[in-house]
Amino acid sequence: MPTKREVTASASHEPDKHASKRREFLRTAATLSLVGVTGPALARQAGAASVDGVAAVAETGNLPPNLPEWTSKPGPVTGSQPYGTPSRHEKNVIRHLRPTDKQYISSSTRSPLQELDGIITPNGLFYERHHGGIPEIDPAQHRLMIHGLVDRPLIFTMEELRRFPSVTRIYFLECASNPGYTVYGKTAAQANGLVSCAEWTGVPLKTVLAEAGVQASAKWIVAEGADAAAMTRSIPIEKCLDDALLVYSQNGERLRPEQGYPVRLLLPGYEGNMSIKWLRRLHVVAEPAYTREETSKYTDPMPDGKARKFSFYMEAKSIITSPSGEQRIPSPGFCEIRGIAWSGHGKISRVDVSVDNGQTWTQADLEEPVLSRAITRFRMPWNWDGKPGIILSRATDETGYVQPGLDDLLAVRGPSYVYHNNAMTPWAIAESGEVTNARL
Ligand SMILES: Nc1nc2c(c(=O)[nH]1)N[C@H]1C(S)=C(S)[C@@H](COP(=O)(O)O)O[C@H]1N2
Ligand SMILES: [Mo]
Repeated sequence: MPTKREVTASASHEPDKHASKRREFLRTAATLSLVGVTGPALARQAGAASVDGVAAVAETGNLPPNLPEWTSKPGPVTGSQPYGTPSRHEKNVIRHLRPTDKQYISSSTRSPLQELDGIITPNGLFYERHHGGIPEIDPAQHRLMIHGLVDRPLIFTMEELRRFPSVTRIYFLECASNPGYTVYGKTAAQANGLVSCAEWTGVPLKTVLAEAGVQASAKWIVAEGADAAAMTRSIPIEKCLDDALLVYSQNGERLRPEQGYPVRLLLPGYEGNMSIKWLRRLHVVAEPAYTREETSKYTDPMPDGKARKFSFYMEAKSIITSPSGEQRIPSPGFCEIRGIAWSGHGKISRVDVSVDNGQTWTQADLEEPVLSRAITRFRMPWNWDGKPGIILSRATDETGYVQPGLDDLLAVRGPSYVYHNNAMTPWAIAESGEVTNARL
């Protein structure tokens, strides 16, 4: 009896005129390899393959021992899609627009965390947050100016900016209102999808600042966007001279318009709001500007009536993405728990997972690479006993900070809190295997 490998090797040397004979041979081999696969199991596979309401019956014909139809004729010619898009079978893997968000010019969309693998968010699925719509910027007419407490005020074209030596770094970006404190979010995307992670390319801000010559009295830089919101935030000079980037590319290609084309600020680990998109102006100053977005918005009112002034760094957080809301564990038995963790303060040092609503915890495996201020993947093998329960994950970062539960967070911050909710996300598992947000 030939092994599968031998079949493949001999078939590849056969001339085309023997194709039908070869098919027959493969059919026999395929039938043999199916020993042990039961009828119902096959039927289930056929059903699972059904997409777009295309009859499962037709697709059954594509299953072993038959040759699938896509093998019997060539597909569209190479180059028929100059800019590639995902398979039509993945058309539901899209950014989520909350029904409550609607398509206002000030709105957001969420990254489908539960559908993604690895640590890089594809550009088309990176979360969005715009306060004044997405400007249509002609890069030839865009300028970045630096002025204020500098020796040489400068205005750069995009071409000039790209002449500086560049760096490429992987960092997450998270909105300060991810997820907010409203009880909403059936899926991981809906609950916590205002976070994404990308490989960013650009010029270190400190390089450009050295060109302008920052004066000793400079303590802050006020960054302003070219969008209709003219989003403006004050950034401490220490951060500007540390790892701040003027980014023009994301995941190898130029920024998408919604991510700040042609140039944005990227402040690793800081709340997303401060990474000004469509960046047009950097005003070097001695005092923060106290703009709307750093006073009435993005500040945290505390129970004593005072508000925390600036938050800057996003604290450690994690979320289980599989199994997660609106997914279903097919049957009791092996079920790997997978998820993502990140911290604005550096590397994730550990993630613990509980399958009994926080009574006991098991340390999960962290998947390489574990990068500073980037999304880190964790996984934990688990045997689901088929009983209802609640699963959750808890991140610890390299500073020793441990992700809190929502009750602990609210006990400190009080009920009028809006931003910087890094609480754990509990998923409830029903006896049927259905997973739902335990807080809903
Ligand atoms: N110019 C400008 N920059 C901006 C914003 C904006 O509306 N305008 N939104 C901010 C907010 S609140 C966040 S969370 C991030 C979102 O970046 P993204 O849309 O690339 O995910 O951009 C920030 N930078
Ligand atoms: Mo944000």
